Order: sequence, then structure tokens, then C-alpha cells
Amino acid sequence: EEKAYKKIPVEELWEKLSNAKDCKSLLKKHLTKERYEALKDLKTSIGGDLGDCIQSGCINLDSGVGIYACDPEGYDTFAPVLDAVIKDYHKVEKVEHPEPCFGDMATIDLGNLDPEGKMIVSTRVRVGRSHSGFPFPPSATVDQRLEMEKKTVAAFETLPDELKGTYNSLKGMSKEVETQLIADHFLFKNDDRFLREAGGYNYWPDGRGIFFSKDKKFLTWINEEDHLRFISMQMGGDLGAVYKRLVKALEALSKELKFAHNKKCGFVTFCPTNLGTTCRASVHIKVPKLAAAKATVPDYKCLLDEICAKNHLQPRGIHGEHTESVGGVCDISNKRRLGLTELDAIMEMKNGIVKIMEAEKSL
Ligand code: ADP
Ligand code: CIR
Repeated sequence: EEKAYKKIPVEELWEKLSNAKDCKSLLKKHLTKERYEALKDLKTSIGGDLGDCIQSGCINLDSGVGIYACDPEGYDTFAPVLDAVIKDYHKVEKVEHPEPCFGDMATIDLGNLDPEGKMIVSTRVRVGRSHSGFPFPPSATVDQRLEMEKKTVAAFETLPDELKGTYNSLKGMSKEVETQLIADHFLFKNDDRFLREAGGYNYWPDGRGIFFSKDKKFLTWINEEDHLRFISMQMGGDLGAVYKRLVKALEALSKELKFAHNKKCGFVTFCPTNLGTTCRASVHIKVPKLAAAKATVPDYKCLLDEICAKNHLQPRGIHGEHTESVGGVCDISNKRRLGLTELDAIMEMKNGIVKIMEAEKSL
């Protein structure tokens, strides 16, 4: 059981960040002295402040991004720094987002990216959602987390039969079950120092849990980084099946639950990298040759990183963000989520993965 994280005074955070000469985060790049001075004493209506947004990035100077929104209103209050980070991460000129568009399920054909089953181990698509009217982790109380959990569990009753399943609260789950679920890539854990310093593990495990459909291909994470993460996953490369399942679940759940959404951010999430579509479509893929090959320019660790960057893809380790790849298998997903539609984000991932597979085969 965990208590709330310890808040560090914003002056102390700023000192750490401004003294960190080789910090490469987007926070470091975009929180200028002028912006810091203008924002350091502001508060949202529920009391969210700049410290809540930047503590993780100032304590973890190796952050890639380094900033979260203290609460949904923080995207307005702290827009001078958050908008700059958002534009840089999602590669957009303006912070704005189109209406959701998942494509026409009757005609859409994304297909199987690896019908022979040679390179792709598994495929997963997830989206994040926030309950409208509820705060983000730094200011969420135990009661609010429990209320969100209850609302969500009630909504699962309305899923179509093939997606119905069981909810497993983290509180009371045995250590053995928990460890196995994590090893199998289903369940989240509370060992990410980036999320911890953002308040993500406050009052853990209260209000956290995981829902599974009977075949374990549709899942929901409750109160991990976001209030909700809806996930569709299965072994192999059938992106079409994975995506359609997720869209079907979302259709049902969107009728029952009210999600935070606006013109500027699209679907609102705790981390600015997830705004907009909130969609991360990934494969666990065997690319040992690309991972070992040298990049053509010194900016990248290997050829894989270079091809990923050029195709707006993001490589991660196979046990989640900030982990390493194992046995030449890595997690590759679309990087941009804002300023494009869900279908665009999926197509960006699909086209990029096709290129990665061709490049691996050519070596
Ligand atoms: P998220 O996608 O939720 O932002 P992570 O990168 O932390 O977060 O990954 C969460 C979990 O999902 C990890 O256990 C990871 O191994 C698993 N995962 C991600 N993509 C795939 C995939 N294509 N196949 C199997 N598991 C996956
Ligand atoms: C970081 O800054 O590294 C963490 N706060 C995680 C940011 C989300 N990562 C990403 O690139 N999608």
C-alpha cells in the first residue's frame, strides 16, 4: 500500500532542471526561464500547479518528455509550456485535433501484417480515456478513484457478449497471479519512476484493476496512468482483427461513460504525448539485424532507431516503456497521436511496420 507522493517545492525542481546541462527532455527544451517565471505561481481551480506538472521530469532528468498535466484544466493554465511540448512531440504546427474517425468498419481492411508468422510476435492497440469531471493522479483522492472504478465496472455489463468478461481488482489479487499477468504483458505494474514522481502511484492499489474478456483479447486498465486504458491484443500480426475489436468495445462503452474531450486536445489524457487519438498501435517484432546495424548518421543508436524516426515510429523495450528489448524483439508503435484521426494513426503504424519488415529482410 502506498501513500501520496511527496511534493517538492517548485523552486527546488527548477534549480535541478536549470542546472542539468545534458538533459535532453522536451521539458528542458521548452521550459525557458521566462516561461518558468510566468507560470510558477499559477494554480488551476482545483489547486494544480506547475510543480505537479514538472516534478517527474525534474527528478528524472533522463525523461524523454518530462511533463504531465496536473489536471485537465492544466492544459490551459500551463499552455505556454505544454503547447510547446505537444507541438514538438506530435510534430504539429498548432494544438488542435480533428473529430474522432475510426474508419468504416464494414469496409476497412487492415489485414495481417505478417501472415507467415515469421517476425511479429503479437499486436496490440490501446487508447486512453479520462472520465469527464475527474482529476488526474496528482490530485485524485482514494474516493474518486473508487468512484471511477465503480462506474467503469458497471459499464462492462453493456459490452457485446463476445467481449464480456471479469474485472479483477488489484486490491486482494495474489502476488502469483499479479506476477504472471505482468510477465504475459497483460497487467501494468507500479515500478515506473517517471509515473511515480508524477503521482501515478498515490494510494496504490486503491481503485486500480484490470478487466479481461473471456479470451483475454480485450482488456481495460483502471487507474493506471490514465483513468482508463482500453486495450485489444492477440498473438501474431492480425492488426485488422485487433483494431476492429477495440473499435467495437469503444462503441459500446462510449454510450455508457462520459469521456473528457475537447477541440484542442481531442481525448484528454494525463501525459501530453497521449492526447488526441490517444492511440498507440504496437507490434512485438523480431528485428535483430536492424537493431544491430549502424545508423547512417550519428544521431541514432542503430539503424532501427533511424528508420523508426523517419517513419514517425517509436521503439520501446518489450516490457513496456523504459525497458530493454529482449532477444532482438522490440515494441514498435506509432509515435504521433494528436492532429490526425485514429485511422490515420493506425495507417501510419501499418505503413511504417511494413517498411521496417522490408528493411530487416533486406539485411
Ligand atoms: P502503453 O502502451 O500502455 O503506453 P507500455 O509501453 O508500458 O504502455 O506497455 C504496456 C504493456 O503492454 C507492457 O507489458 C508491454 O509489454 C505490453 N505490450 C505493448 N505492446 C505489445 C504488443 N504488441 N504485444 C504484446 N504486449 C505488448
Ligand atoms: C518521459 O518523459 O520519459 C516519461 N514521462 C514518459 C513520457 C511518455 N513517453 C512517450 O514518449 N510516449
